[in-house]
Amino acid sequence: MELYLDLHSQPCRSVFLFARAARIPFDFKLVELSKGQQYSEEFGKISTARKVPVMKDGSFVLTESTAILEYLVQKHASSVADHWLPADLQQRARVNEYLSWQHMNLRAHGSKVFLLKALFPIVMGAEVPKEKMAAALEDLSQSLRTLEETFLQSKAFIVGEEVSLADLVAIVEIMQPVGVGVDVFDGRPALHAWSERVKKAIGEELFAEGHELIMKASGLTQEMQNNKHMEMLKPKYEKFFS
Ligand SMILES: N[C@@H](CCC(=O)N[C@@H](CS)C(=O)NCC(=O)O)C(=O)O
Repeated sequence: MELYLDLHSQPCRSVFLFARAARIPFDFKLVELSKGQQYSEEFGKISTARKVPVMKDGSFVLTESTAILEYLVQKHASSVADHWLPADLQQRARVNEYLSWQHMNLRAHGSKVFLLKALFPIVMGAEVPKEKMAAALEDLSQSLRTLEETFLQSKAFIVGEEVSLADLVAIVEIMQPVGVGVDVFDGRPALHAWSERVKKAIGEELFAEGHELIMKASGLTQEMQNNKHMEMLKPKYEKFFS
């Protein structure tokens, strides 16, 4: 099985961390987004969506991190611990409830803060306007509040006593703004305690390995500055930032 990944990307980290934590063997195929490798002819043959992560299992190609995660759980059902995606109807529904919610909420809001901090100055040639950053941080705060108050409540993990794909997908998104210096845990001790439990459940060393690149996100900003595809990417980001 091949996984096409760039660990700067949150959905790539969820797939990478899960495969490694569950000891599912794979070939790591690096697609460096900051170098525009998603636009290469070679990668275009794998995925016309030109986004990572992508999984290739024999001739079967799958995009979308949450679909890849579920595929891996089901393919390796005999060895993957049940808590990642419980067989119990209602517990599995809780995982899927979170996975459905996160795309337009924690993922969208955490990514926006990250992109404003890491890319806005390069793309727009100016500092991020204060009110734009304040609005993005407020949206992120709202998502973090929902994660705490609606999904976690007083439980150890989103589904209950054990870690699941929902916690994994949540933590990788949270680490995106952390990578550009936003202290999302400030004033949120319960969320911080949860994040420590998730790191432990994944394995602290593995977690650090998966997040090494994003914790050096300033290097990414520099690489993007030298990206020969920047002119092509500019209109896309300008639209996103406007
Ligand atoms: N919903 C997709 C998101 C995939 C995605 O947006 N990947 C980004 C990196 S986080 C990407 O490859 N972007 C490249 C581009 O847009 O050029 C998933 O969960 O896998």
